[in-house]
Amino acid sequence: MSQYPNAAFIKSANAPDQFPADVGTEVAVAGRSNAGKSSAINIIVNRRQFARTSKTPGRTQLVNFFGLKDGQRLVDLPGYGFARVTDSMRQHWGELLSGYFEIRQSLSGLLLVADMRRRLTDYDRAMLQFAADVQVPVHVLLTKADKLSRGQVATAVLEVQKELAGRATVQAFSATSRLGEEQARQQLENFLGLPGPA
Ligand SMILES: Nc1nc2c(ncn2[C@@H]2O[C@H](COP(=O)(O)OP(=O)(O)O)[C@@H](O)[C@H]2O)c(=O)[nH]1
Ligand SMILES: [Mg+2]
Repeated sequence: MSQYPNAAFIKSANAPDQFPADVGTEVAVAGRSNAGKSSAINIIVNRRQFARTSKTPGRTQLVNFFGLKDGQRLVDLPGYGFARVTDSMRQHWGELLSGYFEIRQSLSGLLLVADMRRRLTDYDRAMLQFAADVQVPVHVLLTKADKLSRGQVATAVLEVQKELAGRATVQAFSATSRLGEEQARQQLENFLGLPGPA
């Protein structure tokens, strides 16, 4: 059963003035397009097709807000990194993302989803910087672990931990095998229990 039986979509926003009221706490989930962000959200919330998975990378360029419990939200941030994107789309994306991090007082943590076969990308480094700028803690889900051997998974985790050098925590995850499900949910709960930045 879902730990969040009352979880529900709130709204999609294309600009900060469309964000819902900045009260309570929220955890943002970021990830390069096609990294496996929607799949990870569905596993953590334990609801099939809660956040829609897409075969068409780059379709979801909006900030999607979901209510988990009273005063607690999960925010699906727009992905990035697909080939066919115009300069104006890229600029809009950057402004929407940086605006989100700057404005949101209720933001208490970031879950960063990355395909472990690619390690971290420049997208991920940009997200880490946005979070660091507003002193929001980050937990990295290295996903698609089912695509690699156990040894390769351990190597990927170590390499990313080394790059991060303590700036974020890291775990292996798979939406397919559900590896790391409990740890990811625990981290979400930890973040939701923290106050937003002062
Ligand atoms: N093998 C495997 N495939 C995954 C995993 N997570 C996501 N995918 C697949 O990767 C593609 C992109 O996933 P999606 O969750 O929509 O990525 P998003 O763009 O980051 O939201 C889809 O075809 C998913 O089925 C995983 O843990 N293992
Ligand atoms: Mg998605």
